[in-house]
Amino acid sequence: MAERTATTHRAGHIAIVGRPSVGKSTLVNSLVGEKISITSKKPQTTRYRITGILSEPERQFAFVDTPGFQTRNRGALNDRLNRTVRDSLGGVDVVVWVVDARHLTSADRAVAALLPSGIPVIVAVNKIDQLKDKAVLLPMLSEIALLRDFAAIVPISAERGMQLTDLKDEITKLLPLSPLLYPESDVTDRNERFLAAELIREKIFRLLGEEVPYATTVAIESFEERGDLRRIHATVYVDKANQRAILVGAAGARMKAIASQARVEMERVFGGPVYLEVWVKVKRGWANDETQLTRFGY
Ligand SMILES: Nc1nc2c(ncn2[C@@H]2O[C@H](COP(=O)(O)OP(=O)(O)OP(=O)(O)O)[C@@H](O)[C@H]2O)c(=O)[nH]1
Ligand SMILES: [Mg+2]
Repeated sequence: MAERTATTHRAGHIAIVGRPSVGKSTLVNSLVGEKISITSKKPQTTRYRITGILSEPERQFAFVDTPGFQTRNRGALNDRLNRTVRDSLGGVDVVVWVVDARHLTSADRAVAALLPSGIPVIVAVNKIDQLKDKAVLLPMLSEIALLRDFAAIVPISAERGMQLTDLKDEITKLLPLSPLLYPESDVTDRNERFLAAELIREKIFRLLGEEVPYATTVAIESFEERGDLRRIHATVYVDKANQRAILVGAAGARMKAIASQARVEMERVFGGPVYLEVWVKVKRGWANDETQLTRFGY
């Protein structure tokens, strides 16, 4: 039989965890070969669990991207993000713990302490392209190895796609024999509606300063497909009126730039024209209101 049987084929879920900004989402996108998870220089860009699927002959990886684990900031939204990380660790076959090759911080150690004992953990030491002196890598690897038993420690660059084959091969050794878990053509478990909201959030994270992105969440009010065309109406919620003013910008220029960049990327990802309309509304205290958080899917 030419069909994939459970006798040779391996498949499983791999949780990608780490402190904020180490490159978890960049890694998932790079492994899958598609932009399915948003990224930015700002910590805590990812707020949802998103699965990225990679199907190769003989193996299928379901990479579970997670929010950066936060130890400093409090608040209802952060509690939910940390809960999402903990929940994502349940039921996976392998954990990939991502750290930054330039430094191991107390926040990294806090994540290490959280890693489950019953599931094999691989360390991906990311951003090696940023190391001016490769000699610093060795002491770093030894320091990591002392923390606990790891199945493997693999230096990588998610952004440059360096040593990702090594990482995949180490993961494969730990995956169970299993037929496909997802259709071979799927790249994510999330739908276009979700991705549309995320792409708007990404542009807000990339185009605005320190405060406003964290006071922002995006809801899709309607998503209609007419032939090739997708008509999308989205609302961006902020916490305060002055944040709304910053987001909209003089004569609406900033919001226009955000919407236009988001639309261009949606058209690329969805493979067809997009009509996008975005409204900005103030919803005071949404990030600390359990009912609102649930409504926004957190
Ligand atoms: N130089 C370099 N930069 C990288 C690499 N991987 C990720 N980055 C950058 O690091 C920043 C953070 O990347 P993300 O993928 O958003 O990080 P994350 O861990 O998902 O962050 P959170 O979702 O906020 O927890 C972005 O500016 C990426 O471009 C890498 O291998 N090399
Ligand atoms: Mg992320």
